[in-house]
Amino acid sequence: MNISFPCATRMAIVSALCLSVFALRMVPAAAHDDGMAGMAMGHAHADAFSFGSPAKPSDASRTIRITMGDMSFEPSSISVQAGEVVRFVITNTSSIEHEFNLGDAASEADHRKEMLAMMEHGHGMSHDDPNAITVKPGQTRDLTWKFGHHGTLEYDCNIPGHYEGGMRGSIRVQ
Ligand SMILES: [Cu+2]
Repeated sequence: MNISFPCATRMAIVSALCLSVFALRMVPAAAHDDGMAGMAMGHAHADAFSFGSPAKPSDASRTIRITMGDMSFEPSSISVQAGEVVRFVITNTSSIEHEFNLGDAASEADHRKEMLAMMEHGHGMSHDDPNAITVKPGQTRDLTWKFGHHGTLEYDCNIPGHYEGGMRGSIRVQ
């Protein structure tokens, strides 16, 4: 309302200018709304993780190679030291896309619900989060993580049906 009053009292050219200012004001507002809606529908993760934090590959003290099979991770269990920075190098040897998602039992269960909802709404499920990567058939990707002090963590594929089909791994943090 504060910009419509001066517009009405001035010449047409000034009104046009006011309109364009109004349009400029609307664009960021609309983009912002879309962004928020997208976050609500997709992955609205907090920046902090209770089970560690993302790290740079150059800070890793060890590399662990993991192979994704048709419905499996090899190896399916690993041990790490509390506070250790590990670079995971993950190769997908199967013919379908898989996910490597690090977390605790609760975060993994939440993520499976999200993935199911994304599938039901017709969204693609390829995405990268700080604690997760999607690996296409034949692809090798890496993810580096600094572990905290949690006792037991997991690396799961939360594409609907895959965890249930056996795509789960366990991490003992000791
Ligand atoms: Cu999978």
